[in-house]
Amino acid sequence: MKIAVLCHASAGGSGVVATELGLEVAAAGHEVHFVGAAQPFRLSGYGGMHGPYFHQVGGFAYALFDQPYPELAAANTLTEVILEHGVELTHAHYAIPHASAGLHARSITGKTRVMTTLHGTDVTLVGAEPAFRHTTGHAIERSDHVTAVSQFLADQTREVFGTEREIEVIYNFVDSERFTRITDAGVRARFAHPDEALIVHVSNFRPVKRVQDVVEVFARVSSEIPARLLMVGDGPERSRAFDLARDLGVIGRTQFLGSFPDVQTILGISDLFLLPSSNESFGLAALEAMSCEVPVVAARAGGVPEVVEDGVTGFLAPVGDVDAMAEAALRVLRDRDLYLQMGRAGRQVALSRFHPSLIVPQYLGAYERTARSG
Ligand code: GMT
Repeated sequence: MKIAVLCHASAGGSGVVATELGLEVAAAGHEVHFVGAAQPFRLSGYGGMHGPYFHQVGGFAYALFDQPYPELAAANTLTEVILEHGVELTHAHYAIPHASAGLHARSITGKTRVMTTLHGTDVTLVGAEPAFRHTTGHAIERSDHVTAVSQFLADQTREVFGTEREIEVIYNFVDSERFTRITDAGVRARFAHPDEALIVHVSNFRPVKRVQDVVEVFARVSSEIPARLLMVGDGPERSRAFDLARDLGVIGRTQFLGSFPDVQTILGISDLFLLPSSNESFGLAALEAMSCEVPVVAARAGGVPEVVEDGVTGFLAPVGDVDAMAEAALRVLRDRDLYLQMGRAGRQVALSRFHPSLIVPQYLGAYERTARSG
């Protein structure tokens, strides 16, 4: 099959899933063409004679236009790719702008089917905004097939957009060979003393991630036991989190690593992952932590309970309840048996429910059905 993939290139979960899926699909012998404003960050180093290929979306700035038109530009490049390479299926990650661009290219070319994967932000945050409500709803309704990364997101989409359409749930996956425990004490020693608990948070520091809660929880934990916090990623709330760490007197034990590409190494040496988001359709970073045998303390938000099992692979607390999260974190970090048991359970869940060998065939099946549905 010849497949075009539209996704965001930046270091967000949807771009990660789109890229890793595209690589798996290419490895299975299909021809994969990524189309985007920039090369997805986990795609670098891949690609050769047999792909996957990357096609950069063109841009055009003109004084009359007060905004760029990413959807039109993406539709244009996609149209070229469809016509030149005979693409049968477009996989759009995000309803807007990508599914919209896919539908546009479909109507220009009269070719290709459009399968859309919803990741969350497109539905729960941006897409539900009045400014995009109709275009997002239309993209979902008119796609040839729609998938969502959790049951929560599928239900939420039907509710927000009042649609009855079928939305297949295909969970995200994690490469359990790359995301695995690192036992080399030398690697860990670069970030923490042997007697310190190493707590980690990974996100794009948007308001929905509640990164200040991470700092609040850490301040409570580190007032009880020796601990260190690694903040991985970057975004609009970074400086507020930094200021709070300084105000709470934990800045000396907190390291802001910025957009650190080697996430698997950090997770592989960590003891606890914090995810206090107010909304999270899935929580890919939590799954990556679980694959590395790291217990997760998270807010009970969105699709997180479909990934993190309360009391088994970590603990869940109400959104904003930093006292409960700190208590849960201390419970895990003070009890070595519980810590090891939860870590092993997390790894087991990653292997038995979210391994690429289970999830990629679901996507391939959906591709085949969607391509044939024309
Ligand atoms: O969480 C983000 O801000 C990034 C965002 C994205 O679109 O890349 O993540 C969304 O998609 C991920 C992959 O499916 C999910 O694991 C995240 O839970 C989801 N984020 C939200 O729902 C806020």
